[in-house]
Amino acid sequence: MDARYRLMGVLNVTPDSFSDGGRFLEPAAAVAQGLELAREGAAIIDVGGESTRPGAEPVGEAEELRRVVPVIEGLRAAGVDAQISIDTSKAAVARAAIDAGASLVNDVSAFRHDPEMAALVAERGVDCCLMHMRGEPRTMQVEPRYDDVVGEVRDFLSQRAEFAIAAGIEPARIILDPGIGFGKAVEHNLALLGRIEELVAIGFPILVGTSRKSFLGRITGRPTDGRVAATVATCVMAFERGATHFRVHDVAPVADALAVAAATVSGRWMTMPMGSTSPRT
Ligand code: PMM
Repeated sequence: MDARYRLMGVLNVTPDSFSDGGRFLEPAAAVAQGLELAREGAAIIDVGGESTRPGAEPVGEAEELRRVVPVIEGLRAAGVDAQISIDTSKAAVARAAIDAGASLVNDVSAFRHDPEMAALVAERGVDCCLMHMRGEPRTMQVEPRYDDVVGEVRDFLSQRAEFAIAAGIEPARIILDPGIGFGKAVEHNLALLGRIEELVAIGFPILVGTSRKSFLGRITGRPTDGRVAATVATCVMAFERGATHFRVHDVAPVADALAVAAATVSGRWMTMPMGSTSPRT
């Protein structure tokens, strides 16, 4: 894996996520999938127990804990060669996940949902990803409007980073994310992807989560499992504009694409022995 970018493999332990819901509800199946994502090149495995797809209903804390903790414990017990991230907005879930071995809190509410979250991340010294979202998942896709989407997202992310630092989180532990698909129409997602360098200028690593999302379906006419090539295109373009973290379901094709993109941009590459990567690539 190239040090110029990090892939975050998506591991949703939910019955209703938009593209992989219900596939990894059994802890053993989820752990096997997490190990496979790491083998394919994910530097981070993002374990989530609450779907944030448009229209999704919130999940109770006890249920979210029941879904994610055994999977994180299982990944650790199996010696997974990746950082474990917990995709949650609840401090109690993040706390249990950190106790089980997670060291990154991926909070799609950017610490706005739970007043204890920022202090927890500061106190435990873990990494965090702070994402822009307009509204909440249940209602966010109802006619999203912006005057200047890139400027508004940039200002929001700068403010959330300042909030995190004021709460005692080290700047080096902060990743920012424009929240592709979270309260955004197709043109908003495209503007954010096309002008990522304006978010990079805030001064933190930028994560993008375009994987299989509906705007790619709107452009290509393909269902969720037919959006791999479209996902790859967004990751390559975002990388070229300075994004460093990519949250994806299909790790192997994105890993190949970014290896070639990074080699092309820099003129430097690592020669891989033929046949040394996963057969699925
Ligand atoms: N997207 C989803 C869930 N969590 N977290 C971050 N940081 N960024 C995202 O874009 C993001 C996320 C929704 O996708 P999924 O249902 O496939 O997990």
